[in-house]
Amino acid sequence: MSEEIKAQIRHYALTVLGVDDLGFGAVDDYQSPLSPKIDTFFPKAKTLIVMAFKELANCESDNAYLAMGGRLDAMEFIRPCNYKLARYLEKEFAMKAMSTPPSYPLKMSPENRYGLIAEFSQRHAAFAAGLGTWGRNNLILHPKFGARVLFCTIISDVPLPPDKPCQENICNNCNICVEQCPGHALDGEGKTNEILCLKHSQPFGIAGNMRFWKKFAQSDIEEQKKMVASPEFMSLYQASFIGFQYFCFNCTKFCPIGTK
Ligand code: B12
Ligand code: SF4
Ligand code: SF4
Repeated sequence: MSEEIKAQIRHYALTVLGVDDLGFGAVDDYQSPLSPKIDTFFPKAKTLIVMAFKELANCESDNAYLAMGGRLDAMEFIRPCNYKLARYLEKEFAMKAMSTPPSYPLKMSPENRYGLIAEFSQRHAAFAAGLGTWGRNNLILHPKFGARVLFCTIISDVPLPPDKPCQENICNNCNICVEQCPGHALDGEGKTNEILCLKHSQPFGIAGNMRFWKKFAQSDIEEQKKMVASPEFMSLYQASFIGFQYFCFNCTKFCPIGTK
Protein backbone atom coordinates (compact mmCIF):
# COMPACT_ATOMS: atom_id res chain seq x y z
CA MET A 1 0.00 0.00 0.00
CA SER A 2 2.82 2.42 0.91
CA GLU A 3 4.55 1.70 -2.40
CA GLU A 4 1.26 2.48 -4.18
CA ILE A 5 1.02 5.85 -2.35
CA LYS A 6 4.64 6.61 -3.27
CA ALA A 7 3.93 5.80 -6.92
CA GLN A 8 0.93 8.16 -6.94
CA ILE A 9 2.95 10.98 -5.34
CA ARG A 10 5.83 10.43 -7.77
CA HIS A 11 3.42 10.48 -10.72
CA TYR A 12 1.83 13.73 -9.54
CA ALA A 13 5.18 15.46 -8.97
CA LEU A 14 6.83 14.31 -12.19
CA THR A 15 3.98 14.46 -14.66
CA VAL A 16 1.54 17.04 -13.25
CA LEU A 17 3.99 19.49 -11.63
CA GLY A 18 6.94 18.89 -13.98
CA VAL A 19 9.50 18.18 -11.25
CA ASP A 20 12.62 16.40 -12.64
CA ASP A 21 13.08 13.73 -9.96
CA LEU A 22 11.63 12.82 -6.57
CA GLY A 23 13.07 10.90 -3.62
CA PHE A 24 11.63 9.63 -0.32
CA GLY A 25 13.78 9.75 2.80
CA ALA A 26 13.23 8.87 6.46
CA VAL A 27 13.41 11.78 8.91
CA ASP A 28 15.67 9.55 11.08
CA ASP A 29 18.21 9.41 8.21
CA TYR A 30 18.44 13.22 7.94
CA GLN A 31 21.86 13.90 9.45
CA SER A 32 22.56 17.64 9.27
CA PRO A 33 24.83 18.33 12.25
CA LEU A 34 24.41 22.12 12.20
CA SER A 35 20.70 22.58 11.44
CA PRO A 36 17.94 22.23 14.08
CA LYS A 37 16.49 18.74 14.60
CA ILE A 38 13.30 18.33 12.53
CA ASP A 39 11.14 17.46 15.59
CA THR A 40 11.87 20.94 17.03
CA PHE A 41 9.67 22.49 14.32
CA PHE A 42 7.57 19.47 13.21
CA PRO A 43 6.92 16.95 16.00
CA LYS A 44 6.00 13.47 14.68
CA ALA A 45 7.58 14.16 11.27
CA LYS A 46 8.36 10.86 9.53
CA THR A 47 9.08 11.32 5.83
CA LEU A 48 11.05 13.69 3.61
CA ILE A 49 9.71 14.03 0.07
CA VAL A 50 12.51 15.71 -1.85
CA MET A 51 12.02 17.28 -5.27
CA ALA A 52 14.93 17.74 -7.70
CA PHE A 53 14.92 20.57 -10.26
CA LYS A 54 17.38 20.60 -13.15
CA GLU A 55 19.19 23.89 -13.74
CA LEU A 56 18.75 25.52 -17.16
CA ALA A 57 21.71 25.89 -19.55
CA ASN A 58 21.84 29.52 -18.38
CA CYS A 59 24.34 28.49 -15.68
CA GLU A 60 26.91 27.86 -18.48
CA SER A 61 26.78 31.45 -19.70
CA ASP A 62 29.59 33.89 -19.01
CA ASN A 63 26.89 36.56 -18.91
CA ALA A 64 26.16 36.74 -15.18
CA TYR A 65 22.79 38.41 -15.70
CA LEU A 66 21.50 35.66 -18.02
CA ALA A 67 22.94 32.99 -15.74
CA MET A 68 21.16 34.47 -12.73
CA GLY A 69 17.98 34.94 -14.78
CA GLY A 70 17.89 31.16 -15.34
CA ARG A 71 18.43 30.53 -11.62
CA LEU A 72 15.54 32.86 -10.77
CA ASP A 73 13.29 30.95 -13.18
CA ALA A 74 14.10 27.73 -11.32
CA MET A 75 13.68 29.31 -7.87
CA GLU A 76 10.33 30.83 -8.83
CA PHE A 77 9.16 27.48 -10.22
CA ILE A 78 10.10 25.72 -6.97
CA ARG A 79 7.77 27.77 -4.73
CA PRO A 80 4.47 26.81 -6.45
CA CYS A 81 5.66 23.17 -6.65
CA ASN A 82 6.23 23.27 -2.89
CA TYR A 83 2.73 24.57 -2.21
CA LYS A 84 0.97 22.34 -4.74
CA LEU A 85 2.70 19.12 -3.60
CA ALA A 86 1.98 19.89 0.08
CA ARG A 87 -1.71 20.56 -0.67
CA TYR A 88 -1.93 17.37 -2.80
CA LEU A 89 -0.57 15.29 0.13
CA GLU A 90 -3.11 16.88 2.48
CA LYS A 91 -6.06 16.43 0.15
CA GLU A 92 -5.35 12.98 -1.32
CA PHE A 93 -3.80 11.19 1.66
CA ALA A 94 -4.86 13.30 4.69
CA MET A 95 -1.17 13.83 5.52
CA LYS A 96 0.12 16.74 7.52
CA ALA A 97 2.56 18.32 5.05
CA MET A 98 5.03 21.13 5.70
CA SER A 99 7.07 22.83 3.00
CA THR A 100 10.67 23.97 3.54
CA PRO A 101 12.34 27.03 1.95
CA PRO A 102 14.57 26.39 -1.08
CA SER A 103 16.72 29.34 -0.04
CA TYR A 104 15.45 32.20 2.13
CA PRO A 105 14.14 33.24 4.67
CA LEU A 106 17.20 32.58 6.81
CA LYS A 107 17.70 33.48 10.46
CA MET A 108 20.30 36.28 10.69
CA SER A 109 21.70 35.40 14.11
CA PRO A 110 25.28 34.71 15.27
CA GLU A 111 24.39 31.04 15.98
CA ASN A 112 23.19 30.69 12.35
CA ARG A 113 26.40 32.35 11.21
CA TYR A 114 24.28 35.31 10.03
CA GLY A 115 22.20 33.41 7.50
CA LEU A 116 24.73 30.73 6.48
CA ILE A 117 22.96 27.85 8.26
CA ALA A 118 19.37 27.25 7.19
CA GLU A 119 16.60 25.92 9.42
CA PHE A 120 16.49 22.92 7.07
CA SER A 121 19.36 21.61 4.94
CA GLN A 122 18.17 20.62 1.46
CA ARG A 123 21.45 18.86 0.64
CA HIS A 124 21.30 16.57 3.67
CA ALA A 125 17.64 15.82 2.82
CA ALA A 126 18.48 15.02 -0.83
CA PHE A 127 21.24 12.68 0.34
CA ALA A 128 18.85 10.93 2.77
CA ALA A 129 16.30 10.51 -0.05
CA GLY A 130 18.83 8.79 -2.35
CA LEU A 131 18.88 11.64 -4.88
CA GLY A 132 22.66 11.91 -5.03
CA THR A 133 25.98 11.90 -3.20
CA TRP A 134 28.32 14.65 -1.94
CA GLY A 135 30.76 16.05 -4.51
CA ARG A 136 34.18 17.59 -3.91
CA ASN A 137 32.37 20.91 -4.49
CA ASN A 138 30.22 20.15 -1.38
CA LEU A 139 27.12 20.04 -3.54
CA ILE A 140 24.93 16.97 -3.95
CA LEU A 141 25.59 15.44 -7.36
CA HIS A 142 22.56 13.80 -8.95
CA PRO A 143 23.29 10.66 -11.05
CA LYS A 144 21.71 12.26 -14.15
CA PHE A 145 21.97 16.05 -13.65
CA GLY A 146 25.33 16.17 -11.84
CA ALA A 147 25.79 19.45 -9.95
CA ARG A 148 23.18 21.23 -12.09
CA VAL A 149 20.31 20.57 -9.75
CA LEU A 150 18.40 22.30 -6.96
CA PHE A 151 16.40 20.59 -4.23
CA CYS A 152 13.33 21.31 -2.13
CA THR A 153 11.58 19.15 0.47
CA ILE A 154 8.10 18.56 1.82
CA ILE A 155 8.05 16.99 5.29
CA SER A 156 5.16 14.65 6.15
CA ASP A 157 3.90 12.93 9.30
CA VAL A 158 3.10 9.67 7.45
CA PRO A 159 5.83 7.01 7.37
CA LEU A 160 6.68 5.86 3.84
CA PRO A 161 9.53 3.47 2.94
CA PRO A 162 12.67 5.46 2.08
CA ASP A 163 14.28 5.13 -1.35
CA LYS A 164 17.61 3.33 -1.57
CA PRO A 165 20.69 5.51 -1.11
CA CYS A 166 22.87 6.01 -4.22
CA GLN A 167 25.25 3.05 -4.17
CA GLU A 168 28.31 4.66 -5.70
CA ASN A 169 30.10 7.93 -5.19
CA ILE A 170 29.10 10.08 -8.18
CA CYS A 171 32.02 12.54 -7.91
CA ASN A 172 35.04 11.38 -9.95
CA ASN A 173 37.50 13.54 -7.95
CA CYS A 174 38.72 15.34 -11.09
CA ASN A 175 39.27 18.49 -8.96
CA ILE A 176 37.98 20.79 -11.73
CA CYS A 177 35.56 22.54 -9.33
CA VAL A 178 38.43 23.31 -6.94
CA GLU A 179 40.63 24.69 -9.75
CA GLN A 180 37.81 26.76 -11.26
CA CYS A 181 36.66 28.39 -8.02
CA PRO A 182 37.73 32.05 -8.34
CA GLY A 183 37.72 32.55 -4.57
CA HIS A 184 39.63 29.38 -3.56
CA ALA A 185 36.57 28.64 -1.44
CA LEU A 186 36.86 24.88 -2.08
CA ASP A 187 40.56 24.43 -1.28
CA GLY A 188 39.84 22.72 2.05
CA GLU A 189 38.15 19.34 1.55
CA GLY A 190 34.63 18.76 2.94
CA LYS A 191 33.82 22.38 3.80
CA THR A 192 33.14 25.41 1.63
CA ASN A 193 34.75 28.60 2.88
CA GLU A 194 31.50 30.60 2.78
CA ILE A 195 33.12 34.00 3.19
CA LEU A 196 35.46 33.45 0.23
CA CYS A 197 32.54 32.11 -1.83
CA LEU A 198 30.31 35.05 -0.93
CA LYS A 199 33.00 37.60 -1.84
CA HIS A 200 33.13 36.25 -5.40
CA SER A 201 29.61 34.96 -5.92
CA GLN A 202 27.60 37.80 -4.31
CA PRO A 203 29.46 41.12 -4.69
CA PHE A 204 26.18 42.94 -4.03
CA GLY A 205 25.17 40.78 -1.07
CA ILE A 206 25.09 41.69 2.62
CA ALA A 207 28.84 42.40 2.92
CA GLY A 208 28.81 44.71 -0.13
CA ASN A 209 25.75 46.46 1.25
CA MET A 210 27.38 47.03 4.64
CA ARG A 211 30.57 48.33 3.02
CA PHE A 212 28.55 50.81 0.93
CA TRP A 213 26.58 52.21 3.88
CA LYS A 214 29.63 52.44 6.16
CA LYS A 215 31.40 54.49 3.48
CA PHE A 216 28.21 56.54 2.98
CA ALA A 217 28.04 57.36 6.70
CA GLN A 218 31.64 58.61 6.64
CA SER A 219 31.25 60.74 3.47
CA ASP A 220 30.35 64.41 3.08
CA ILE A 221 27.05 65.44 1.46
CA GLU A 222 28.48 65.91 -2.06
CA GLU A 223 30.10 62.47 -1.97
CA GLN A 224 26.85 60.96 -0.65
CA LYS A 225 24.91 62.45 -3.58
CA LYS A 226 27.40 60.85 -5.99
CA MET A 227 27.20 57.51 -4.17
CA VAL A 228 23.39 57.18 -4.44
CA ALA A 229 23.59 57.92 -8.18
CA SER A 230 26.34 55.32 -8.78
CA PRO A 231 26.05 51.96 -10.59
CA GLU A 232 27.17 50.33 -7.31
CA PHE A 233 24.11 51.68 -5.45
CA MET A 234 21.82 50.67 -8.32
CA SER A 235 23.28 47.14 -8.30
CA LEU A 236 22.79 46.89 -4.52
CA TYR A 237 19.21 48.12 -4.95
CA GLN A 238 18.53 45.50 -7.62
CA ALA A 239 20.09 42.69 -5.55
CA SER A 240 17.95 43.67 -2.56
CA PHE A 241 14.73 42.82 -4.37
CA ILE A 242 16.10 39.84 -6.35
CA GLY A 243 17.11 38.08 -3.12
CA PHE A 244 20.48 36.38 -3.58
CA GLN A 245 22.06 37.43 -6.87
CA TYR A 246 24.91 35.10 -7.86
CA PHE A 247 27.74 36.22 -10.15
CA CYS A 248 29.54 32.85 -10.05
CA PHE A 249 28.28 29.39 -11.03
CA ASN A 250 31.69 27.78 -11.62
CA CYS A 251 31.35 24.85 -9.20
CA THR A 252 28.09 23.98 -10.96
CA LYS A 253 28.93 24.71 -14.58
CA PHE A 254 32.42 23.13 -14.80
CA CYS A 255 31.51 19.86 -13.08
CA PRO A 256 31.52 17.28 -15.91
CA ILE A 257 29.03 14.88 -14.29
CA GLY A 258 25.78 14.63 -16.26
CA THR A 259 26.79 17.10 -18.96
CA LYS A 260 27.16 14.60 -21.84
C1 B12 B 1 23.38 29.41 3.03
C2 B12 B 1 23.55 28.78 1.68
C3 B12 B 1 24.68 29.11 0.94
C4 B12 B 1 25.84 29.90 1.55
C5 B12 B 1 26.65 28.97 2.45
C6 B12 B 1 26.92 27.60 1.85
C7 B12 B 1 27.23 26.51 2.86
N1 B12 B 1 28.45 26.27 3.15
O1 B12 B 1 26.35 25.83 3.38
C8 B12 B 1 26.58 30.40 0.28
C9 B12 B 1 26.07 31.78 -0.08
C10 B12 B 1 28.09 30.46 0.38
C11 B12 B 1 26.07 29.40 -0.77
C12 B12 B 1 26.70 29.17 -1.95
C13 B12 B 1 26.23 28.31 -2.92
N2 B12 B 1 25.03 27.67 -2.93
CO1 B12 B 1 23.83 27.64 -1.43
N3 B12 B 1 22.60 27.45 -0.06
C14 B12 B 1 22.58 27.89 1.16
C15 B12 B 1 21.34 27.36 1.88
C16 B12 B 1 20.27 28.45 1.89
C17 B12 B 1 21.60 26.85 3.28
C18 B12 B 1 22.83 25.94 3.42
C19 B12 B 1 23.09 25.52 4.83
O2 B12 B 1 22.22 25.43 5.66
N4 B12 B 1 24.37 25.26 5.14
C20 B12 B 1 24.81 24.87 6.48
C21 B12 B 1 25.00 23.38 6.62
C22 B12 B 1 23.93 22.53 5.98
O3 B12 B 1 26.17 23.02 5.95
P1 B12 B 1 27.20 22.13 6.72
O4 B12 B 1 26.51 21.16 7.63
O5 B12 B 1 28.27 23.02 7.27
O6 B12 B 1 27.78 21.30 5.51
C23 B12 B 1 28.82 21.83 4.74
C24 B12 B 1 30.04 20.98 4.79
O7 B12 B 1 30.24 20.43 6.07
C25 B12 B 1 29.84 19.97 3.72
N5 B12 B 1 29.28 18.67 4.15
C26 B12 B 1 28.30 18.40 5.03
N6 B12 B 1 28.10 17.10 5.13
C27 B12 B 1 28.97 16.53 4.27
C28 B12 B 1 29.18 15.19 3.97
C29 B12 B 1 30.18 14.86 3.03
C30 B12 B 1 30.41 13.43 2.72
C31 B12 B 1 30.95 15.89 2.39
C32 B12 B 1 31.99 15.57 1.37
C33 B12 B 1 30.71 17.24 2.70
C34 B12 B 1 29.74 17.52 3.65
O8 B12 B 1 28.94 20.54 2.81
C35 B12 B 1 28.42 21.75 3.30
C36 B12 B 1 29.00 22.90 2.47
O9 B12 B 1 30.07 23.56 3.04
C37 B12 B 1 20.93 26.14 0.95
C38 B12 B 1 19.42 25.84 0.92
C39 B12 B 1 19.04 24.98 2.08
N7 B12 B 1 18.09 25.41 2.87
O10 B12 B 1 19.63 23.94 2.30
C40 B12 B 1 21.49 26.58 -0.42
C41 B12 B 1 22.06 25.47 -1.31
C42 B12 B 1 22.98 24.60 -0.49
N8 B12 B 1 22.87 26.24 -2.25
C43 B12 B 1 22.90 25.75 -3.44
C44 B12 B 1 23.73 26.25 -4.48
C45 B12 B 1 23.44 25.74 -5.88
C46 B12 B 1 24.78 27.16 -4.20
C47 B12 B 1 25.84 27.73 -5.14
C48 B12 B 1 26.28 26.86 -6.30
C49 B12 B 1 25.39 29.13 -5.60
C50 B12 B 1 25.21 29.39 -7.07
N9 B12 B 1 26.01 30.19 -7.68
O11 B12 B 1 24.33 28.81 -7.65
C51 B12 B 1 27.01 27.99 -4.16
C52 B12 B 1 27.86 26.73 -3.95
C53 B12 B 1 28.88 26.83 -2.87
C54 B12 B 1 29.51 25.49 -2.56
N10 B12 B 1 30.15 24.86 -3.53
O12 B12 B 1 29.44 25.03 -1.42
C55 B12 B 1 21.97 24.53 -3.57
C56 B12 B 1 22.79 23.23 -3.67
C57 B12 B 1 22.17 22.19 -4.62
C58 B12 B 1 23.05 20.96 -4.73
N11 B12 B 1 23.06 20.39 -5.91
O13 B12 B 1 23.67 20.52 -3.79
C59 B12 B 1 21.09 24.65 -2.25
C60 B12 B 1 20.72 23.32 -1.59
C61 B12 B 1 19.81 25.43 -2.64
C62 B12 B 1 18.72 24.51 -3.22
N12 B12 B 1 17.48 24.68 -2.79
O14 B12 B 1 18.96 23.66 -4.05
N13 B12 B 1 24.93 28.79 -0.35
S1 SF4 C 1 29.87 29.64 -6.34
FE1 SF4 C 1 31.85 30.28 -7.29
S2 SF4 C 1 32.97 31.24 -5.58
FE2 SF4 C 1 31.34 30.00 -4.66
S3 SF4 C 1 32.27 27.98 -4.24
FE3 SF4 C 1 31.27 27.86 -6.27
S4 SF4 C 1 32.93 28.36 -7.69
FE4 SF4 C 1 33.61 29.07 -5.70
S1 SF4 D 1 34.11 18.89 -10.79
FE1 SF4 D 1 35.04 16.85 -10.50
S2 SF4 D 1 35.77 16.88 -8.36
FE2 SF4 D 1 34.31 18.58 -8.58
S3 SF4 D 1 32.36 17.72 -7.90
FE3 SF4 D 1 32.44 17.51 -10.15
S4 SF4 D 1 33.28 15.45 -10.49
FE4 SF4 D 1 33.71 15.98 -8.34
